[in-house]
Amino acid sequence: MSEISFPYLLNRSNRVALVQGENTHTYSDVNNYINRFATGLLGDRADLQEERVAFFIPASLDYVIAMHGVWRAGGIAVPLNVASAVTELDHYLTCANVTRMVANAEYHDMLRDLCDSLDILLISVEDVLVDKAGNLPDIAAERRAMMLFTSGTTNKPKGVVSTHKTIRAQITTLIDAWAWSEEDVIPLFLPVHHIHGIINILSCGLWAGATVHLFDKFDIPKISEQIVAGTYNVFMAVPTIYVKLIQYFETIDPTEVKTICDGFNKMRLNISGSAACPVKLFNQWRDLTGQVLLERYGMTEIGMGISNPYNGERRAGAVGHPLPGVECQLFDEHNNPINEEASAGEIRIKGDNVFLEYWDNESATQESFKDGWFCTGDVAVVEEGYYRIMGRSSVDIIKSGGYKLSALEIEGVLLTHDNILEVAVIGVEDETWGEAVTAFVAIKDGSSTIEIDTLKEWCDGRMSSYKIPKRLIVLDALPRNAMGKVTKPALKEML
Ligand code: MCA
Ligand code: AMP
Repeated sequence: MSEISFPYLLNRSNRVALVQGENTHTYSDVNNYINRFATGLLGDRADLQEERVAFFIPASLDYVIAMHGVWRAGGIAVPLNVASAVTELDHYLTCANVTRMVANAEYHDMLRDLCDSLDILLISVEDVLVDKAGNLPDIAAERRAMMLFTSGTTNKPKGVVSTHKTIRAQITTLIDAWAWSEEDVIPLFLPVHHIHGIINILSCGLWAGATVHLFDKFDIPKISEQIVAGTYNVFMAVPTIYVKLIQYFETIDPTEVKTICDGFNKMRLNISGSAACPVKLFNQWRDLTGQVLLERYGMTEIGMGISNPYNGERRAGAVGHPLPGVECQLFDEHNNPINEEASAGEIRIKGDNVFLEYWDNESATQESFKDGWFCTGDVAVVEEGYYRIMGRSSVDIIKSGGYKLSALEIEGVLLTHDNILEVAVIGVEDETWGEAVTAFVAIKDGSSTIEIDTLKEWCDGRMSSYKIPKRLIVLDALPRNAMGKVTKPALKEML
């Protein structure tokens, strides 16, 4: 067993680690808070021994303290989506057997009943900070460190467990591949319950000794102001963010557009990922800013797997080459490796970057690996060494604005609507969101029909807002095949 010395966030004395609004926090301050928080979490224990500590905190100093504090005390960090509906939280907390939940005081009223019902101690960072840091345990790299929830294709989201070794591999690969350094300054406005925000931006930034500017949401005018001021030299986002920036440019004065685009032009790197970047968007961004987007491919279970080169040709519509340390192989439907170019197959991955297990779900873990390869469910071809993602093997996975959504999970909620007899949810191509959640329903006999606006209102509070269908199509009956299964491709064709 190798020990991890926590280079996640070294003490770089007075270098600025985090900026949040008017406040700046040095590496030394942040480390001090983390050690005091970890000591408080431990109380009179020597090691949390993989206790699951959840946190419900947007990107902020408190978030960093909670994440690293749990790690240093030997716990498993379970960052939650602050936009979740209560029923979704119930699932995450129960599934992970969480015992303590760290949340900002403003969320306590909303969370108290749920935490009480699950026997979870609700605390805030200030409650736990002690005056002086004490002894902290040595943690082996193979120990479990983090659990992130991701939509399975077959059921509700599953807890993806990574070890410290996994996380270290995910971070260090990107530090080298994308040339991170102490000089880097990056904005973080993506949610911090997913790899993109947690690993690619926050953890790489802190490991490299760079400065991360924290935003609790994607606030275009505020972020643009800093871009014009030349604050950032690296920018990472999902394709929808680049679309939204271009849409914003259409609403403001052309001279202002030019100053913002000049700000982007001066950066050393703009990255797109989490969903396919259409070639049209790649070209628009290059024409506006002069930046050739670096597109890469990743997944919660593997971190980043494939990336266009930092130096070298970044190809539009392609995700590049496997990253160093990541083994990548395409397989056909008979589990045979595909070695000739231009034949499509499923991407399978091996390497230290791959997660350990789905929490408490041995069968799902076993099903997702074949002969030691993690099966991503994504289909790709290789052309002149460049991987190009062709789609997914499951119609039940939707990617909307970078979020992975399970159609089955949304269908499950919609089926509890009094008027709905049957339902099928699919993702339909959409310029802003990549795919837009679209629900097809048949209404029960004698019930009144439903309009999209009333359905949206009904969904509010029952699911995270980004899962709520953008379109609703009412049919007399859903098309089914001879086996009685709804034929989702037929629904797609209808549109
Ligand atoms: C917001 N809305 C959405 C989405 N986001 N609808 C569909 N899909 C979405 N992704 C809806 C809201 O419900 C609301 O609807 C309206 O849009 C405005 O909401 P607001 O929050 O103001 O929108 P926004 O701030 O413009 O958010 C768009 C966003 C956000 C910034 C693109 O969706 C986002 O942060 N996406 C990134 C997710 C991410 O990081 N994914 C990485 C996971 P209404 O008006 O009706 O209420 S993938 C990953 O980690 C792997 C490893 C990888 O490869 O990176
Ligand atoms: P998640 O489970 O939220 O981590 O989402 C991972 C999924 O996002 C992958 O399995 C892909 O389907 C998709 N994805 C990530 N990056 C890209 C990309 N550059 N192009 C196409 N799909 C992507």
